[in-house]
Formats: sequence, structure tokens, C-alpha cells
Amino acid sequence: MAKSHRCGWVVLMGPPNAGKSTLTNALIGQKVSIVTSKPQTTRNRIIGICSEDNAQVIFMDTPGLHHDKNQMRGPLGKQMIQATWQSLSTANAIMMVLDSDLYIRKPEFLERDIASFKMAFAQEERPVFIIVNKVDLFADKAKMLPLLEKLHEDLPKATLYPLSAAQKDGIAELKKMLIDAMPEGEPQFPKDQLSTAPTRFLCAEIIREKVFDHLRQEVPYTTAVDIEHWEEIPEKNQTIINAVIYVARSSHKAMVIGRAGTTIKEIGTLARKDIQELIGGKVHLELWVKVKENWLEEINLYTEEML
Ligand SMILES: Nc1nc2c(ncn2[C@@H]2O[C@H](COP(=O)(O)OP(=O)(O)OP(=O)(O)O)[C@@H](O)[C@H]2O)c(=O)[nH]1
Ligand SMILES: [Mg+2]
Repeated sequence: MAKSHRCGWVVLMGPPNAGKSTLTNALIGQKVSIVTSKPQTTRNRIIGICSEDNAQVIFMDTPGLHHDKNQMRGPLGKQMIQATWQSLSTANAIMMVLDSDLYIRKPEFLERDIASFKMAFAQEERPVFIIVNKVDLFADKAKMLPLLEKLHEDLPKATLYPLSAAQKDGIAELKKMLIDAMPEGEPQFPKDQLSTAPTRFLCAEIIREKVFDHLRQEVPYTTAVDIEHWEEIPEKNQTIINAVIYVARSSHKAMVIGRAGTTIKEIGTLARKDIQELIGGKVHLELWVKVKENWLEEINLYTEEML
């Protein structure tokens, strides 16, 4: 291996719904982390690996940390907080991702949302990048100036970087900057590996993404997905997958199923399409909905050992 090879870890952290998972996927060039329009989608640390000839950058997408501690209660909340701060401790460089459009519309929310990060980064020796995301949402870029000034005041050593993760605008340049910030070192993963998450976990996540997309308000937050049966039939190039969507209440079960089963059917159709793309073969997907009032207390339903 040539001496100039760089390798290191980068954490993506920040408030919920800022676009951390969208940015992770854009940097990797493939979907490794689910994305929804609802906050607190990501529940675990998700690793995405970006390999180039002379560098490997390992990205850690983390759960968004809600400013209101009540929103992060219980074992699940605890796990989300832990996943985020632990990832920070192992990173060589830090990206804090922010929704620029939100703080341009509501500047008063900025301090509230970044207070804990500001504290954590105050004495930081490692490179910190503040990703000012979603710049596609407003045409007049001058609108960003007060936000950029405030961020510069708060974190003078950090590099401010406006971009649009959704439109992949500014991604290549960001990647270059991150590679330059990595220490020299050998690759830590095979160069064709994109994530450390097991395929079964990714499939459960895809189903959870569709549940988030199709259900309103609190229902997605009380659901978890478990793959119960996985059977590969090589001669048919087919995989049979049985998955259970756990809900906390029977009223939620009815909502997940929908009138005459329409909602669950749609969730299944969309999930199957994405899973087929992921595993590159035909998929027969069966979904079941089960009520498990205390699943939120059963940490093993949503904890995956990913490294
Ligand atoms: N317009 C626009 N929308 C974006 C951009 N990046 C992300 N989004 C949208 O913002 C929403 C949240 O994106 P995610 O990537 O799930 O955000 P996250 O920070 O991972 O959220 P949590 O995991 O819930 O903390 C989704 O609806 C995305 O499509 C962007 O650059 N522009
Ligand atoms: Mg996310």
C-alpha cells in the first residue's frame, strides 16, 4: 500500500431531521441509511464506508438528538443518545449537520438546537465541519448570511460548509476536504464494502422507513421491525422474508394495517421493491403486525451489533 493512503472515521451528528442520513447516503453514493420526513428516524449508529484509490473514510450516521430531553426518554432514547456520543468519541473529524432553511425561518430555534453540541465542541482539537444543509430550499443565498455569522461566532474554529445533500450539490468538494482531514493509514475495511450493517438489519430498516412514510404522528415512534424468517432459494433466485411490525397498541395495529389492508399492502410493495434492489434478486415479503405493549422496554428488538 502506498504511504500516502489516508483512512479515518467521521461522525455525522446534529438535531433530528437535519439531513444526516441523506448526507451519509450522498457521500457513500448508495443508500445505507433510511431517510424520512419525520424526525428521529435513525435509531442506531449506521456505518457507511467510502473508498477511493488513496483513501477510505468511514462515516458514522447517528440518531438526531432532540433538544427536549423528554423526547429521548426510556431505553430507546438512551440507546440513541449513547450511539451518538460514543460515535463522537471515536471520530477523527466531526460533521454537525443543520437544516439551514429551518433556522432562516425560525432563527430563535438555533441556540436551542445546538446548545449541547456547542458545549461538546468548545475545546475540540479535531476538525469540526458545520454542514449548513438544504440550501436548495431558498433561491436568495444572501438569506443565509445571518445564520453563517452566528455559527461563526459560536464556533470560530469550525469550517462552515453550505450544501444540499438531497441534490448532491457540494458533495464531491466536501469529500475532498474530509479526506484531507484524515490521518494516514491503511484501509480498515475491504474497498468494496459499503456498510457494516447486516443485510437483515438493512431490510428491517427499509420496512421501518415505509412505516414512517405511511403513518402519522406518534405511530411510527411506537413501532419496531423484526425479521423472523429469512430463506434463500438459489434455484429460483428468490429470498423469502417474513417480518413482524411490532406496535405498542391495538389501535396502532389497525392503523398499520389500514382499511381493508391497504396501508400494509403499500408498505409491503414499496419495501419489497427496495429490498430487491438491495439484495439483487426476487423477494417474497410477508408482513405481520403484532401488538407488544412493552416492546420499547425490550432493547434487543432494536439493538443490532454492527461492528
Ligand atoms: N430540500 C432538502 N431536503 C433535504 C435535504 N437533505 C435532507 N432533506 C430532507 O430532510 C428530511 C430528513 O432527512 P434525514 O436524512 O432523514 O434527516 P436525519 O438528520 O437523518 O434525521 P433523523 O435520523 O431523524 O435525525 C427528509 O425528508 C429529507 O428528504 C436537502 O438537502 N434539501
Ligand atoms: Mg437519520
